[in-house]
Amino acid sequence: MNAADFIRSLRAASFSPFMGVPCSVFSTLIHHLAAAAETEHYICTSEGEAMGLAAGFALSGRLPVVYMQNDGFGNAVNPLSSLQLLYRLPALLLISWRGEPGQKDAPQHRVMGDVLQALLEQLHVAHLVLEKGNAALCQALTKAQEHCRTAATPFAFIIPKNFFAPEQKTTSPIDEKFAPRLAYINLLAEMADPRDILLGATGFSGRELQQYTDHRGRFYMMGSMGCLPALGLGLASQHPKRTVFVLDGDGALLMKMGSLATVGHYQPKNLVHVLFDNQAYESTGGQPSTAAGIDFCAVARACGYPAQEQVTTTAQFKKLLSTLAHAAKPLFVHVRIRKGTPAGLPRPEQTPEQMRDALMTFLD
Ligand SMILES: Cc1ncc(C[n+]2csc(CCOP(=O)(O)OP(=O)(O)O)c2C)c(N)n1
Repeated sequence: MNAADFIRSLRAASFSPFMGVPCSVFSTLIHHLAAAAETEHYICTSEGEAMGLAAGFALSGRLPVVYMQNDGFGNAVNPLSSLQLLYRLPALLLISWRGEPGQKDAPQHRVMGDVLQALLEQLHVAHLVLEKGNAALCQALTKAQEHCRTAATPFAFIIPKNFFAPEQKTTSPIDEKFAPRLAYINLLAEMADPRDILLGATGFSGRELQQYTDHRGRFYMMGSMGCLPALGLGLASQHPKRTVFVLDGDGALLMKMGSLATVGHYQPKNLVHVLFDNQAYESTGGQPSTAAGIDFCAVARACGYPAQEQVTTTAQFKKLLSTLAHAAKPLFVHVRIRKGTPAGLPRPEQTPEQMRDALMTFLD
């Protein structure tokens, strides 16, 4: 299905504005939303936040559209149940179907892929699996309009992988000023103590850490977007003699920025929080995040991190790592990186259970 036609059809059926958190299934859709000046479009930091935003539009008589990955549907359930369904506020939900039974996909999508339809049924959210083609879309939109008008609650389209026709990618210019993430990850894997713990987030930091380094204390948290600083805090509290490095992404940190307050409050003296900031959701297609302009070091400082460092070159990072033993902690390191990951970056061969066992054996 052509993404531009899809948007036109939704708008013609009075569904707008658009808001959500990216999923690669929606990369051409989001590209068109961002490019079309006449389309109102909001990139949100979490799917729950997008539901709140949608409620504001619905209260103003609009029929908002919220797109999300089915992984993010978990984040949306709270406002869905206690805002949209409680106050009867309509919306059109576009939920990608990662982990669809019978289709090959990354392991983190398995559970949600299996239960998505049952969950929607349990919540009494009317839904359908959207088929390709204008006729199917037209019928689906008529159903959704009717439902929003009569029941005044959200209607969900489940969107399978490859629903939108791929398009020639317009590559945004690489910001040559900054080094790529992998240069920093390699330096860290080389210079970290062999006893240290290196944690990679969902997105490319985890994948690069897992695929391109062989530090024995590495762990790739492949789903649970935004939960890595909390996971790191738990590990840091149990392993005070090891330094725990949390390798975060800007999209992931924005999703649960409250974790800065939690880490700042509990003051783990062995935690280093490294933010790889490319100002984008790179692993879902490079959509811009809302990180541009945020002074993350100032936020970390305000949340109680006693030390923060701004890094824009690998030389600065190397120097920082060589003096790390003397740095106050928890330490926040804001690393501005360029977009880009090695072509053909594979998915890990290890299962999540094998990754867990490897870390637990290392920590034993
Ligand atoms: C709750 C949730 N919403 C959305 C996604 C889809 N998703 C996976 S990775 C990613 C982008 C992460 O961005 P960032 O943290 O900046 O890392 P980068 O991709 O740039 O490496 C998104 C949106 C997800 N996995 N979970």
